[in-house]
Amino acid sequence: AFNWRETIVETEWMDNGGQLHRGVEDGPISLVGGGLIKQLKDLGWQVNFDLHHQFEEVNALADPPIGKLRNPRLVASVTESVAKVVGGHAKNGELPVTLGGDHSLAMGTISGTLEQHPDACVVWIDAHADINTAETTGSGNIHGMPVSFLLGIETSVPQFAWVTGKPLLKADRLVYIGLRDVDAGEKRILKERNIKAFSMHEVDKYGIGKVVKMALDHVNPKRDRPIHLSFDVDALDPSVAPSTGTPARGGLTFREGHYICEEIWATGLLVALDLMEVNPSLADPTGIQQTVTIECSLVRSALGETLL
Ligand code: HAR
Ligand code: MN
Ligand code: MN
Ligand code: MN
Repeated sequence: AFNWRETIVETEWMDNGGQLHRGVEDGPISLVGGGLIKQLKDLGWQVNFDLHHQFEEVNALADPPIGKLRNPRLVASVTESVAKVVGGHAKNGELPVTLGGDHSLAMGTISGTLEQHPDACVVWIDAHADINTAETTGSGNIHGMPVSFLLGIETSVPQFAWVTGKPLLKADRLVYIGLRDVDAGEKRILKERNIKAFSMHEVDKYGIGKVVKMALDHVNPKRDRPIHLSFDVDALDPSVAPSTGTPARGGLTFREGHYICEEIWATGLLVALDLMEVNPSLADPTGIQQTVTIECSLVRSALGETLL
């Protein structure tokens, strides 16, 4: 139903505010340098590449911490702008592909998707649950928190009222795959709210084929809801994709990552795609090259490339 041969490739180059490693803002351009645009055109997409959204005005803000939160004004204002950009493209019937940047950006992309597709569900691929609140966060890094804002669990930070004041994502419209580095406070939230999560334990136990089916059966039982796929590259094992800020051992293999993308595409329901946390300044040249290459092929798989 949503098979639009028109992709908008959004790249957000300056949003490194949700975490502390410099360089993650250069992730998008490395993917473009890796040939992503041409590869998508070769797949048959009409690609509308928006260059970098730089949001320069925000860069100049003084931004002391609010409570434990680092760079709160920067992140709040960039993500709000991203929501408008992504929501605008979705409204035009385009399929926005957002290349990060850190995962705090998903507050923007998912809000943008929900604006146009209120019944959308979210498949979140990550080593981390990114569901800390202002209270539970140990690091103060907002890329560990976007889900708690999106679900309306965290409402105490006025700068993020633009997210929490909107129709929110419902807990049963969210499913995780790949988790293995989840904080104690996050585990509590996942249990209390009954949020469906397939950790690497379940991937080992059932295999990726069954896990993806169970995940979709949960968020999309009739296969009629639009799907927003938010893919954090650190879901992959660091031996597969080393160029990222918070690697965690024991992750998805090359094929498991691609399989998820292929299956989501096969539903015909994909309406938005995020690829986050690529940091081309972390890892050696071979590792960087390897990460950029796999990122490009994950996007291709999510946008219709098949093996045969
Ligand atoms: N849970 C930790 C924190 O909140 C680490 C979060 C790391 N997040 C990402 N995104 N890389 O998934 O700080
Ligand atoms: Mn645009
Ligand atoms: Mn993440
Ligand atoms: Mn992560």
